[in-house]
Amino acid sequence: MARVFSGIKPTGNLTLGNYLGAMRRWVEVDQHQADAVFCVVDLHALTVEHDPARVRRLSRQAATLLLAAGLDPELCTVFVQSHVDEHARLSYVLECVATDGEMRRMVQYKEKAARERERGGSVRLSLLTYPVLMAADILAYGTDEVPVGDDQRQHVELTRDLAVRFNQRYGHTFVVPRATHPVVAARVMNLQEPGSKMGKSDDSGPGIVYLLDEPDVVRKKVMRAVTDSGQGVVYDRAERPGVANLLEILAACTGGNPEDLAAVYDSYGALKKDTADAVVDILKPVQARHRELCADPAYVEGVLRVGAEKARGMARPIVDTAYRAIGLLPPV
Ligand code: AQP
Repeated sequence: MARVFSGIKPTGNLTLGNYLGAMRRWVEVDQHQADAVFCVVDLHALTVEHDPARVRRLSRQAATLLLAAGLDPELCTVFVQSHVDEHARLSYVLECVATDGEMRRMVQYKEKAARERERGGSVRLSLLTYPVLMAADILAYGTDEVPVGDDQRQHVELTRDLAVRFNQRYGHTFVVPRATHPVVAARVMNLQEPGSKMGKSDDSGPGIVYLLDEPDVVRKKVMRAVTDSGQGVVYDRAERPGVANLLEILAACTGGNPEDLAAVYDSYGALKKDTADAVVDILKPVQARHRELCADPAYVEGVLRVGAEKARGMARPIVDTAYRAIGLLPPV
């Protein structure tokens, strides 16, 4: 059975992009067909200006939402990254095979560093080395497949490069993983700025549908989505990105195909109304289960405790092998 690893960063409230681009596939496919490991990657949330209490709250909320979305601890492993020391241990060793040039070429680093500077802040060193920690997250578990949205493609490529380089220099240690992407909704765009990804740490509230938004808030956001000035409902990502985004969201929620759906509508209003309804419907059971789980925090904590133990058991032998291979003396 293939080992699958993926994670979610507690940098903001989880969005429809996180759900359609990643979580839904973890729930519907990966946990059933693979030996799947899912992680709230809280260490990654410290790479930009952060508030400790907020990170703690969002980490708990992300873990609860993963379970609410349908991850089943009987079928897969769910845990919090900082509860398993192997991630940080392996990250340092991988920093010793990565180069600073590689890090500076990462698109997400360039974008986020620019954003930090615009806000007048300084850029944390951990933002630069973030992709190495992500590589450690993946390689520590002997991962075969990493199901992620399109935005993470470059980081998984880097992970592959580091694994191959390490194996060539120090002997075969790591499985070389590959990224897998959803067919529809690999990249859900911001409803107000359809040229940008719907990201949870963006400031543009009205353009982002959060998983815990009330139905009337979801409807308002979708009905106010920016569309294009062209005539008719046409699926064209390059020329008509706003409408294409709505068609992709509707297709992802209803199991349809954006091109076919475009032919069904002759007005933006009808498309928006059906898209809003489809999003409300898909979020309803997740929100209901989230409310139940919030009333039972001991259950969530128990899942995370057992998950961390299982994760340690998987990661420790691989990280120990990497330590020996690179030349570190075993503890006496
Ligand atoms: N808009 C999106 N469309 C499709 N997939 C998406 N993902 C995130 N946004 C979209 C996928 O969700 C998974 C978890 O993402 P993450 O939390 O680790 O970090 P991210 O990709 O950096 O997501 P955000 O929401 O944009 O966070 P911030 O704003 O903090 O950077 C990943 O598989 C991701 O591809």
